[in-house]
Amino acid sequence: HYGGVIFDLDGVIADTARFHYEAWKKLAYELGIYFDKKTNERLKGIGRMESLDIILENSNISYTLEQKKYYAEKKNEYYKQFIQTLTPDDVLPGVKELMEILKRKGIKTAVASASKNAPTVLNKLGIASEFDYIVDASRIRKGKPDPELFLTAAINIGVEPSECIGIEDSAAGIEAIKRAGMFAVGVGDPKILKKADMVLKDLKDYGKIVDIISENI
Ligand code: B16
Ligand code: MG
Repeated sequence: HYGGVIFDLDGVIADTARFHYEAWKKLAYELGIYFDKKTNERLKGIGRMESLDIILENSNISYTLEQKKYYAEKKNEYYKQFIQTLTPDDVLPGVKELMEILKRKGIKTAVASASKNAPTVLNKLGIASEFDYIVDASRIRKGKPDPELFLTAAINIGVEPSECIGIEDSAAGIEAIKRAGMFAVGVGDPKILKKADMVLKDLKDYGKIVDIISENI
């Protein structure tokens, strides 16, 4: 039986994945580095510095650690400007409906985001207090695809990993959920989220998650 649902943030609760993309695109353009949606797909769920390293694979210049820190910070400044525009209307369709049903069923909820901006985003969306636990990405040693973020969420909501469902929009995140021993729900393209146990186009289809919970009492 399932006792916990752990949500990714960017690309699941809100469409902030598009802001990360725009911010990286702006930086790559300034650096004269080729950047496209295919490279961007590899950045989803991956930490800031690692994302920069992936972008710099397309550069023939080698950057010092100091320079890399500077550019990662620059991208973050762009991202922070984008998220200032967020309002409670930006919570993606289906999220609030699903949260309400989970609460009624006594199922615990958590957010496992790799983003250090997660608290700001959740506050802007006005839903920070709806979750039983929000993992602090700055305290995590290993990012996705390592299971640490999801396992930390499970421990803090007091639910066995095997009794948790994780929801993710990134391939790295789905891998993290599976390595944590949880049921993985992908949101997006099934060709990208191959390792998921179930893939939904978006969370408007939240009924399918409720079904999984109801079928396993
Ligand atoms: P920040 P998630 C991830 O959030 C994003 O998918 C990824 O693109 C981003 O690089 C990462 O957070 C770190 O974010 O630079 O704000 O600390 O999808 O795990 O909610
Ligand atoms: Mg995501």
